[in-house]
Amino acid sequence: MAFKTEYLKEVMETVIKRNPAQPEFHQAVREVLESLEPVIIKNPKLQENGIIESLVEPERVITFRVPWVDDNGKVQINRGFRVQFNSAIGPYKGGLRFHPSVYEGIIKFLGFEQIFKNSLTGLPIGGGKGGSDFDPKGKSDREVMAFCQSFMTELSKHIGADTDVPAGDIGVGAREIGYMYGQYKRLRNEFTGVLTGKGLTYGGSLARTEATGYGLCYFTDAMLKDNGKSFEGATVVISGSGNVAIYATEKATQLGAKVVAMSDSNGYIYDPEGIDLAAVKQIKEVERKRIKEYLNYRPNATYTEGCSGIWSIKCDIALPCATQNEINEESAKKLVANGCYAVAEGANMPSTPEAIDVYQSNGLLFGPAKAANAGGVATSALEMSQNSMRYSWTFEEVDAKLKNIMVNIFNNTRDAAAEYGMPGNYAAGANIAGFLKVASSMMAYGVV
Ligand code: NDP
Ligand code: 2IT
Repeated sequence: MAFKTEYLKEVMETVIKRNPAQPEFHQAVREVLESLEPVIIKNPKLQENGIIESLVEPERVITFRVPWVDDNGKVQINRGFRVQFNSAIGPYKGGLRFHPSVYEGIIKFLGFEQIFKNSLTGLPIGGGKGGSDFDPKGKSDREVMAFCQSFMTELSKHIGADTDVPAGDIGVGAREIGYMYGQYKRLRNEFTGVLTGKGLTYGGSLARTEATGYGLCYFTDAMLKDNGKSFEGATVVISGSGNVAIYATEKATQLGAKVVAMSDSNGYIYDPEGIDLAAVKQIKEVERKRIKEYLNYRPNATYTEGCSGIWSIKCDIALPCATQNEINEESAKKLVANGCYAVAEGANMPSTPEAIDVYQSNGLLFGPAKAANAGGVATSALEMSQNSMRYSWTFEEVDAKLKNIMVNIFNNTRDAAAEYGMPGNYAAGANIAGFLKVASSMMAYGVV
């Protein structure tokens, strides 16, 4: 889709010129700007006040060296990042990703999307993201600890409970958060809610572990019901087998669906009887092994090398929960050909623009990441509230708040799409609804 206004065309050209060789960041910006076009045409003050130019430029990008010593006594050097993208509606908030593919363009795409997602939650959190090209896979606990301590030694200078509150993402779970929180506490001599996703014994929130996957299903459930469908009796394919995928599988199953496939970056398992989630949790959460091991628990299941084949499995609902651009045009066409009627994104930007075109031109219900996976960060914000109160809610209390937030996100997304003449286009609705609150705050501040 081309821009109609010269203004947005120029903003996009500047983004590409100013951020060369960062295709994921360009992709995320283009997707948002395209759907904001009707809002910008309707509100000329946005252009007069340079709101869009400000929005696409991070407030701060921090890059740093992370030295650590491996188990052979060898010095290793990684690169660390924190992109503090937008603090208009609250302290920067967003996860840390540890994966060898991490570079500035990935962190910027994630940080940019986080602005809108966090706004959609209705809670006071700005957008940020960070991480490193460190690969936790195959490392000993001591190596992971050494890396995390070194990473936090630098990061601690830039974050704070009222400034910037990181959390987990790919490759960063409870173990890594524990090592980083311990180091922060030691360096700063303060016990504050500076990270979320903490362990339950030291300030973590009940239901944060489950929140992204559960929230994805609460959002999807609201979207399905609004369109006369439901999870009950549906066949579901879920990619990934990490935090988001595991708890999406758990909740989809509780809501009456049958999840038949999961994956990791090596391949996918297909279990037509329905995934044995206890086995997946044992393999992934306890043993940190490959999804292939599933065949030891369920010999009748099949394992296939390669990730993209998972989208050729017949399903009613697809929940991509692994990584960016994991569904391309060809995979989207396979989903359509097999009768899939809904896609909701647990991962960030898992569908390419061409895949989204395929969903939309074939009438699939499409729940975009910024809305559908906002339950994780929303519950992180609930963790921040509990830390500030020095009090904890029960699992049931947090889960009820999460559900309420996800239903509100769906309603606001649907209503914004309809208001701007694109009924059913939840991707545009999410971008618009998230944008309006941030833009209004930025306008109130004047030029800052
Ligand atoms: P985990 O590290 O727990 O799991 C990631 C899963 O995705 C693993 O199964 C991993 O396989 C797979 N994966 C990662 N990279 C690739 C790749 N390049 N190709 C194929 N598969 C890959 O991360 P999460 O579950 O936390 O995150 C999954 C997605 O959800 C990410 O896009 C993340 O940004 C998003 N997300 C996470 C939230 C959270 O609260 N954790 C909140 C909102 C969104 P392998 O083990 O082989 O690497
Ligand atoms: O992409 C995301 O929203 C996350 N990884 C969760 C961020 C958070 O601060 O909980």
